[in-house]
Amino acid sequence: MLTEDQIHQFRVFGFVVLQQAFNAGEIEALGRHADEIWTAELGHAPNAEEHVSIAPFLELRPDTLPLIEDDRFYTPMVQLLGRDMIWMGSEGVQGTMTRRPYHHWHADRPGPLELGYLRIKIMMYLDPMRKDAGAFRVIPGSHRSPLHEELTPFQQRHGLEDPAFFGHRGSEVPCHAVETDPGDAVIFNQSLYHAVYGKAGRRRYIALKYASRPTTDAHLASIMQYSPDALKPHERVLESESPRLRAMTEGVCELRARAEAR
Ligand SMILES: O=C(O)CCC(=O)C(=O)O
Repeated sequence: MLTEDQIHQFRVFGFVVLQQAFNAGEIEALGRHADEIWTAELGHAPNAEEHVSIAPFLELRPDTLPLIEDDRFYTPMVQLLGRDMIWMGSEGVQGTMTRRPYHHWHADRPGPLELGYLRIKIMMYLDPMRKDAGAFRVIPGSHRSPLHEELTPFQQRHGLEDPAFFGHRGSEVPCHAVETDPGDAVIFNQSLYHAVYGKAGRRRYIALKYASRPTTDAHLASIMQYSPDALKPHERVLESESPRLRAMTEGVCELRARAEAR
């Protein structure tokens, strides 16, 4: 459960860290299951330098599914998104999504229209992350106007090979590096600007995504633009008997039909 201070920090800075929410045994089991999924995908066990990215991820196995509704995530998500929130899917990544040692500055949900619709991603890094060795960097408060809009040039450049951000290398942009150890989890607003620099050696993470229930056509349009598959929940979640999973996917197929009919 988040404290009032943590909720306040999330609202103001756009992120909050759950420190040592999971114990070593839980992380070891999760890492083992994740390695099995990546191994099946690649046809061999991934070596430390290999990049592999799979979504959906936790949905693929009955023994990883319960993490989606684990109290340690579910309760904070209800506090931040409301009891009628929806599940948006999971990812399992070794390396980075860009397949590079960096992932330049960007927001997952950029632009002023996105700021009124809260979507959250939780990052669980399974290896220790330090500032210059692959940690998740954020620009605190960049999920809010006017800072968010003022960083639009970052969004426009983040796909380039070696972009300058206000004349700085990406790794030199003023920021907060969220250094984590296995067992920690980073909860962030997907409109927050974030980046990664200096991936070194093995780097594994599992990401879980949740959103406020869409109530307007603009919300639906946003989901369809950035994550259309989120309105097609995996059958293992849809068919689950768990009341929490059922609630998180209830009405989602109808929302998709409405979005497609627009
Ligand atoms: O690799 C990471 O830690 C961050 C990934 C990222 O930037 C994203 O999921 O949008």
